Amino acid sequence: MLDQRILTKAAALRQLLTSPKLEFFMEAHNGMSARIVEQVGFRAIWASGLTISSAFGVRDRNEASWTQVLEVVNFMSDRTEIPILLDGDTGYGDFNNFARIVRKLDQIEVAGVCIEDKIFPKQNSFLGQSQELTSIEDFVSKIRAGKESQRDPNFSIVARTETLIAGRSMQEALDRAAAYHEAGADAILIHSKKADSTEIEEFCRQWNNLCPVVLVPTKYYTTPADRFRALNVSAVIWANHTMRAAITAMEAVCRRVHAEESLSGVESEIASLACLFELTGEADYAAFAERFSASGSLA
Ligand code: SPV
Ligand code: MG
Repeated sequence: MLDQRILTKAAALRQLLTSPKLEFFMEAHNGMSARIVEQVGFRAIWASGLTISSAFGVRDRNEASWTQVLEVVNFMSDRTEIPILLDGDTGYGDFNNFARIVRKLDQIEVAGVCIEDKIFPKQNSFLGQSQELTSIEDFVSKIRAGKESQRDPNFSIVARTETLIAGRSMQEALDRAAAYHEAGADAILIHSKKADSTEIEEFCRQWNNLCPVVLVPTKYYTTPADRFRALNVSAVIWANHTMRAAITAMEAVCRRVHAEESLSGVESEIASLACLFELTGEADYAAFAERFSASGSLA
C-alpha cells in the first residue's frame, strides 16, 4: 500500500510506476494548478511542456529555456507533496545537457523526468505531418548519461518514443522501446495521435510488460480506463486539461466583464477570494505567525 507521507517523492513515483495498479497523472503548469491537482486527490502530477510553455504564452518549441521551466517546476515541487513527473521534452540538448537537468531536478525533489526521441528544438506531437526522430544510439546515450547523473536511486527516467507519431512502423517502436529499456529507462511512454487506441493496444500486447508503460490518451480520449487496465498499463497522463479548462474559464469571464462593464455577473461563478487564500496556504501562515510573530499580531 502506497504511503506517500513516508516515501520520498522519487520513491513514491517509482512505486506508482511499478505497482500493478493503473495510476492517473494530472497535468499542472504552475504552483496553483499543482495544488489543485493534489487537493482533488491525484497521486502524481504531469508537469507538461506544452502547458508550461502556453502559460508563458509561448509555443511548445523549446521557446521557454530549461531554466525557466525549472523555476516553474521548482514552485510546483515546493508547494505540493505528491510526486511530479516533468516533461523534459528532448532533454534540452545532448547527453550532457540532459545530465545537468537530471542533477538539478533531483536537487529540487522533482521525482522523475520524461524525455522523447525527437530533435531539439522539438515541436508538439500534434503539430505538422512529420516528426524527425533522433538516432537510437544518441537517445540511448542520453538515457545512460541521465541515469548516471541522478543522486537519488529512485529518480525515474521515462523514455518516450515518438515512432508512431512520426508514422513509422510498430516494429521500430518496439525496437526503440527495447533499446531504451535496456539503457536503463524506468518506464516507456508510447505516444499516439490516432483517435482510437488500436495501435497503442497492439504495442502493449507485443511489449508484453517488459517494463512499465505510460500512455497519453489526449486523442484517443474515448477509450475507457478499464481497457488500459486490461493491457496492464502502468500510468495514464491527462496531459493538458487544467490549462484548457483555465483557457475556457478565463475567456468566458473576460468576455462577460468586458461586455457588461461590471463584475456583478461573474462574482458568483468564479472561485471566491477565500478559496484562493485557502489554496495559497493562508491558514498555515496564520498558525505559523501565531507561534513566531514577535508582536503576536497578525495584522
Ligand atoms: C505535453 O503535455 O507537453 C506532452 C504531451 O508532451 S503532448 O502534448 O501530447 O505531446
Ligand atoms: Mg510535451
